[in-house]
Parts: sequence; structure tokens; C-alpha cells
Amino acid sequence: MSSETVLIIGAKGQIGSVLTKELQLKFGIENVVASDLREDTEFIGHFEVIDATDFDRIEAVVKQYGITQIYHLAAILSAKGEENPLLTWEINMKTMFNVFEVARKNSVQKVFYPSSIAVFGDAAPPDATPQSTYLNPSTVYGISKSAGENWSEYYFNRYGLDIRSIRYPGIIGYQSLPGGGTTDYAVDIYHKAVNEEDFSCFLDKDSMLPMIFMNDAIRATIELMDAPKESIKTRSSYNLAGMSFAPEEIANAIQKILPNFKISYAPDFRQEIAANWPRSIDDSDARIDWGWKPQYDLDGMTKVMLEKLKEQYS
Ligand code: NAD
Ligand code: AKB
Repeated sequence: MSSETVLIIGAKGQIGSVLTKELQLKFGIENVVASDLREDTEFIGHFEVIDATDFDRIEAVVKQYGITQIYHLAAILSAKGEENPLLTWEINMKTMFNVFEVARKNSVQKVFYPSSIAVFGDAAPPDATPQSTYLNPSTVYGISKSAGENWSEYYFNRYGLDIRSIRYPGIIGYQSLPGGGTTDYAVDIYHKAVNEEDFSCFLDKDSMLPMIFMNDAIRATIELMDAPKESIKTRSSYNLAGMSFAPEEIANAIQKILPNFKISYAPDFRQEIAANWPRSIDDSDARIDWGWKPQYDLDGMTKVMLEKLKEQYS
């Protein structure tokens, strides 16, 4: 039996819904508590409604289940965040402080805090963006993640709280839909392709961004959380790379399998956000410290995405 009991906050989101199932497999369904803003009537396992802006509610669930690890996934992402910057800051920071404080006060042993490539701005080298570089994020989301990285390091240094973090690239999976990011086009495009619909892309055709297949992102998260404490040298957040491509390249990869697929371009405000993000990421520290290695490239991911979505829609 597992000695760990884990709580996922934001478990119904794009990553949370997939990570929760993986954690249930790893720790046993009894030892995983999923939570989100609203009830999930179809959920198999423990589910609790938690608004992470409510410190007392998080603490009550942590005490009730004897939680030893928290995966804090709740946040407002880059594109949605620009609709209401102050509210985004309020939610992203308040939920983070609540989780860190509940963890510290209740002897939770490990916390996972996701950061993002959104922490980088136009002052960072755009190609093979290094682990340590100047951070001048252009979105409120990026500012909140950059601050969150510093707070993660602070809680580790000041209180010894074992917070681990990854700067995820854009995540692409067939299992769930994204919730308001700039990289969401790279999920939507596959749904349109399998349904034989044309796709209008909100980014320019040559707007290259770092991306990762969901299966790799989940594996990275679990490998980082499993790594021995002494091997985690970066206490802000680790750069992580999967692949990099532009909209034109993902369309070409789809057309190798579905030759009739058509894409057009109608860039909107999200192009401006993407223009300030890296084109590719140097993740050597993650590779050296905890053995990170991606398994999927663009063609490998495209094959699986189209197969799985075709099954889902048939
Ligand atoms: P998502 O928007 O799909 O899911 C977030 C979940 O959090 C939602 O289910 C939402 O209901 C919940 N939530 C929002 N406010 C909440 C609150 N106050 N209390 C409790 N739950 C709340 O996001 P995601 O794509 O699954 O991302 C998860 C985390 O990973 C986020 O922190 C995000 O910044 C980070 N991240 C994601 C990506 C990506 O490409 N998906 C890339 C980089 C970083
Ligand atoms: C977004 O586009 O906001 C996210 C991210 C890269 O953080 N997918």
C-alpha cells in the first residue's frame, strides 16, 4: 500500500484530468483526492470541491485525508488572463500562497507547482532559451508564474518545503481540451483535422513555439516528483523541452496523413503573446539533474493524436 496520499487542485483541467488518472495508477485510487471548483458526478475515486482561493477549505481536505503531496494546477492561463489582468494576478497568486501555506503548516511533504515558458519575454535568447536568463514576461500570467518560481525557491530556502516545478511548454493531448492559452491552437487543429474541417489559426504560419505531447509532460511531472531530493538543484523551475514547431509545420505533419486538410491564418492578440515567447528551450539541467528525455517528436505525436481522436469521434 502507498504511504503517499495526494491532492490535485484544478483536477478537471487539461493537465489535471490526465495527471489524476496517472496518479491513481501509481498510488492507488484510494490514495488520490481530485478537486476542482465544481463537482464531477462522473468521477471515479475521491473528489472534493475546492476553490483554492479558500485557505480553510484546502486545509480541511488536507487534514481529512492526511495529504502528503499536493499538485497545484489551478491557474488562469495566458490568453484568458489578459481579459482581466488584476483578477488573474489575484487568483494565480492567492491560490499559490494558500497551497504553499497549507503545505507548510500541515507538514505536507512535497508540492508540485507548474510554471510555463510564459515566464520568458523578449529579453531572453529566443533559441535554445537557457535555464537562467533575464525574465521579463509580457502577460500577467507570465508575471504570476515568474513570481511563483521565486516564491517556490523562497519557501524551499526559508521553510524547507519541498516544492518542485517545471516550466511546461504548450501541452498537446487527445485526452482533454485546453483552457485559455496561446498554445491551444495546436490541440484544436487536430480536432478540426479528424472532423475533416478547415482550420483557421490565430497565430502566424511561422510562429514557432516550444510544445510537448501530454504523455511526455505527465511522465516528466511524475519523474520530477519521484527524483531524490538531493538531485533537485533548481528550486525555482526547470526548463523542459519536447519539440518546437510553427503552425505551418504542424499542418504539414497532419497533411502527411490527411492530405486534404487545409489551414488558413488569421492572427489575433495571441500572436503578440507568442512573439515574446521562446522558439526553443534548452533543458539540459532537467536532463542532467533528474534524467529527463522526451519520447515524442512532431510526427510521432501527430500519428497518435489523429489515431486517438479518430477513435473518440467514431
Ligand atoms: P486548465 O485551465 O485546463 O485547468 C485549470 C483548472 O483549474 C480548471 O479545471 C479550473 O476549473 C481550475 N481552477 C481555476 N480556478 C480555480 C480555483 N480558484 N480553485 C480551484 N480550481 C480552480 O489548465 P491546464 O492547462 O490544465 O494547466 C494546469 C497548470 O499547468 C496551470 O497552472 C498552468 O499554468 C500550467 N501550464 C499549463 C500549460 C498547458 O499547455 N496546458 C503550459 C504551461 C503551464
Ligand atoms: C498558455 O498558452 O498559456 C499555456 C502555457 C504555455 O503556459 N499553454
